[in-house]
Amino acid sequence: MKSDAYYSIFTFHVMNNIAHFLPSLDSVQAQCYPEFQGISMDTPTLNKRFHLRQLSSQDKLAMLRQDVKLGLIERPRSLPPKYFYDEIGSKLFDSICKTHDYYPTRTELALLQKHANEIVALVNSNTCVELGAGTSAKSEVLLSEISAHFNKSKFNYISIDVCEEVLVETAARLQNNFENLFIQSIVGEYVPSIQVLPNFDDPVLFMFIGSSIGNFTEQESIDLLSNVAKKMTFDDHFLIGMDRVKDKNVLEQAYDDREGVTAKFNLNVLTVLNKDLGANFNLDNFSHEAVYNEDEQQIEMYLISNSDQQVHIVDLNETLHFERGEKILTEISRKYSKASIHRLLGKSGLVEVKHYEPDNKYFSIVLAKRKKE
Ligand code: AVI
Repeated sequence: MKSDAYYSIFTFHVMNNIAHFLPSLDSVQAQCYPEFQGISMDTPTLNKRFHLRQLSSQDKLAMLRQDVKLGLIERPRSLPPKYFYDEIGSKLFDSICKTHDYYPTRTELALLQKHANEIVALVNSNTCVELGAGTSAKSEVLLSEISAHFNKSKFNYISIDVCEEVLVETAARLQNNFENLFIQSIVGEYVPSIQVLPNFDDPVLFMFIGSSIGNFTEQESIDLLSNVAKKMTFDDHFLIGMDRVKDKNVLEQAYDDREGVTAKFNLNVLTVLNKDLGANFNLDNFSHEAVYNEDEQQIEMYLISNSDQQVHIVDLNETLHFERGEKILTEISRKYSKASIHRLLGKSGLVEVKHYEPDNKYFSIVLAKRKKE
């Protein structure tokens, strides 16, 4: 059952102009706990307008151990891409987004800037839930438009990400920029985080921009989008950024940029294993590779062993034997056509209501609603 506390935080009746009667976040936080079962009790209210919840680090470490056992010990070797995003990895990802060769960020940003006004008017939501919020650089365009749309009255932003440091830093920046913004951040995996969200009474804008949907397998992405769809009412919207199929050279250059930032980002995942599991990967003994698999319509990023070598992982009491040229798959980044976008939405219980794309058709921003049976 939905608690009154949450109702108070997230419900905002513009027409009745009752926003100034809302209790502050810290005055209601204790009552919010029952809504967040599965999320640890480590839920500091950092100030009146920012509240943070996190999965316990114990769970994260157990998950890493299990993923490394499943992915690295078995062949073909692979690692889930979520482990890229420690503090250094998140900063490196930020730098990737600024490189000349990585076109998705600037393309999506330009699309958002061009259409934010129309999107915000169409969805008419004063609550945004963002999956994979990161530094919120792109969503800030929409937040700014929402702030203006609701005449600078209070509005809510629920940011979900695996990297706590980035969420906290970003919240400080956003609060500075929008004095009417209330932020709830959840440090965690997407599906468990979606499941602990309360039911909102007013229309919500769910967002999964940045083309991160492409980093999931087809089945994983259907599961993820379906989970959001189930949480949505028929008045809610879901904004999804998706990278498009295009020339192989453009794609491979984007994932092997000439400044070498993507290579550093890929290799950094080995530092994460060294740090968190006591492994002894030598980063000089591995190389970055990015290839476009045309059959699967996906970029595949690998770390390739430069020599025959052994790596010991203290925490797992395992020694890995790598042959020269042996690969670890560290990420897929799927690319979509309009047809595959519609198929994915359909299988996830969603239906497209608007499709934004640039003239070169490099990227799509799709606005979807929950499909009526
Ligand atoms: C986060 N994600 C959408 C990026 C992508 O394009 O698939 C991750 C990335 N990996 C290398 N460059 C960027």
